[in-house]
Amino acid sequence: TTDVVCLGESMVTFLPSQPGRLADVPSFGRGIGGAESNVACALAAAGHRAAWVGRVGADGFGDHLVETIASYGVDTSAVRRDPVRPTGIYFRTATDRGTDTHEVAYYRAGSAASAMSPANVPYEELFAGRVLHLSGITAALSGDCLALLRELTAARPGRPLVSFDVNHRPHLWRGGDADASVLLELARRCDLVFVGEDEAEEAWGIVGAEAIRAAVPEPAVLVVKRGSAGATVFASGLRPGPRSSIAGGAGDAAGARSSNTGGAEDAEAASPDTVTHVPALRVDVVAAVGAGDAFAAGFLSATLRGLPVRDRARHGHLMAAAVLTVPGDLTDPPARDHADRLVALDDDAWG
Ligand code: KDG
Repeated sequence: TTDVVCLGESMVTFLPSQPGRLADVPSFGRGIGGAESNVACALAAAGHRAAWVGRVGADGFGDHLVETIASYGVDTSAVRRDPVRPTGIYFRTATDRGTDTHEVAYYRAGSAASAMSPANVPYEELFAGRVLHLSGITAALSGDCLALLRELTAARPGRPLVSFDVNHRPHLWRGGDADASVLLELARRCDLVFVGEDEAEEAWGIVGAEAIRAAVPEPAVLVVKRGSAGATVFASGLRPGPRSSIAGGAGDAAGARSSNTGGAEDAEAASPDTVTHVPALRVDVVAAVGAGDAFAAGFLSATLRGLPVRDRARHGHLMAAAVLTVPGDLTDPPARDHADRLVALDDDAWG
């Protein structure tokens, strides 16, 4: 069986040949982007069975995306091709110091992926893994895409563990019918949630990890990412809410549930959170894009392996550190035994 199925829009990405304003960049190098396929690629590179489900155009960029994502070892067999709408693309610029991205220009309105809807996705494949990984980017693409996320996060018997990265992209919410408050509603329907402290403030006006947990109490595991300060992980046993209708087996991947109750059916009451602060590695950042996806992949990988909460976050930080130090969204993660040795270093090494 598949470990993780990731659904979302992937795009061909154009990285600038030199720093400067978008208006001045003379040429771009081609790469690929897409938060959820980044997670799938990193998971596959880390030795897991990962699938990516998306929709691309019947065009050369669609071919390139599918071929490149498949080259990481990701199963792309359920990707759909739209006969009319194009594959989305986007351009990035870099600051003079090359340390951050300062402009993103998306060409994705009306893209093939924005036409994903509850009526045209392959449910059997989406629900075939131990984990279904989604992100808030999809919610911003179109009304149909938002309806799809609502459908996929609805409580249903036998639902795989649903992982959700809030991924607030302010550009994408301009001028739409919905606003970023729907990301809060979606997060509350999932089992494992990743959110940046900065994006919770920006999208919801909620400040601080404890306040975020109070607003998103249902997921068994909530990871609040605090940039270079690290991550705070809230993990509980069963809590009331949609999750309690999820069948037991998927809980193994969440870890928190199975260790407390032995299965989702066993307990009705919420158990208290354990709260774990896990410092990040300090690195010289080349480009932050993709780091959140790498963190999610590392955390999911360690979750699938049943590792303790601290080590899940450390694996997330390690994968993020690798991506932070390259210009693109993706890089080869450290080999598993190497990563395990780094994660096992004592607290001094981890700041
Ligand atoms: O997380 C990285 C993504 O932001 C990037 O690959 C592009 O998917 C993307 C988006 O919508 O911003």
